[in-house]
Amino acid sequence: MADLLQIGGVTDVMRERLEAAFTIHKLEGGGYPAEAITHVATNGHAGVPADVMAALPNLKMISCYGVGYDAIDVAAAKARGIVVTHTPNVLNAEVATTAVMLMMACYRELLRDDAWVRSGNWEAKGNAPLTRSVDNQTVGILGLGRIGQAIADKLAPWGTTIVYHSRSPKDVAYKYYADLTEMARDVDTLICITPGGPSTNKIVNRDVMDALGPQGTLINVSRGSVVDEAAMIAALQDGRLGWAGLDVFEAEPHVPEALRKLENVVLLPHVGSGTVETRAAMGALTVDNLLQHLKEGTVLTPVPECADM
Ligand code: A2R
Repeated sequence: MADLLQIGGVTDVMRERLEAAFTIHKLEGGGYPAEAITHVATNGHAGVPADVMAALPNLKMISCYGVGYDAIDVAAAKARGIVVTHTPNVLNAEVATTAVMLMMACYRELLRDDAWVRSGNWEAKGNAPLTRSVDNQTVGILGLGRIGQAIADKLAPWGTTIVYHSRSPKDVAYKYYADLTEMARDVDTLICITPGGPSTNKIVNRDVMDALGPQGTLINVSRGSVVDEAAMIAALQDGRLGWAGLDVFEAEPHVPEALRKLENVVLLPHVGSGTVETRAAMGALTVDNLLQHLKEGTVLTPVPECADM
């Protein structure tokens, strides 16, 4: 049996399948046989700490549960011949649903109106104030990749005009903006769904949020690092930015109190892909990659940087 290091949790189904092929060691608590470890199972949040990777001389493969892998130093892994896999596609529809749900919750003031009923305001004060329609909006997608396209597809029935920004234009009919601030100026809602990491760090900055404006809505289902959180809180407090629907934060699970106090935000605890069905599919692919690598030395879904390995 090969030796696998488990970082973070695995589901019972994953553990059962893994136990048939691997001796499982947990990072937690230490005491694992570093020299024997050939495979790592981790998730997008925990990644693989640099000192852990460095301490595993015979590591051959890292399987990441999640599509985002910014917590793994892929260049360092690749330089050592370690292949890294992730779980693209199986979560596209779910993360897209989360983005659309956040957008709708902001527009239709779902939390405020739910509280209106629970608090007795309806009886005491009468009808709740009107909200904004989600129909016929212009939505800018920051990162029109697999998930971004799924978001565009889910918004189509609402008569949405989709535009997008990424580093290079894609082969799609939507209008492309080479400049993010310019796009923010032209849209009602900006939805962030790029990878995290240095190239997207705080690219949604004060200028972008000011361009989005007092009637604008910011949705983030990518990584907390993509948005300048302090600038966003200030913009929401000042009314320079209208609303924000957020599934991700800079220092999860810490969410600044100033943000938690705002009424023009909807906050989720990073559950973009967090349904029973989608997490099962992600778990299955995470294990499929490990088992195929063990048996055949190949993988199903390498991260793009490892596609040529
Ligand atoms: O920039 P391009 O042309 O490579 O397009 C990609 C875009 N993107 C960026 N856009 C603007 N500035 C950047 N620095 C930048 N880096 C990447 O993000 C592409 O359109 C999109 C990513 O699409 P996919 O690789 O298909 O990723 P997927 O599966 O949609 O997932 C996106 C992210 C994950 O990495 C997680 O962090 C998160 O969703 O859950």
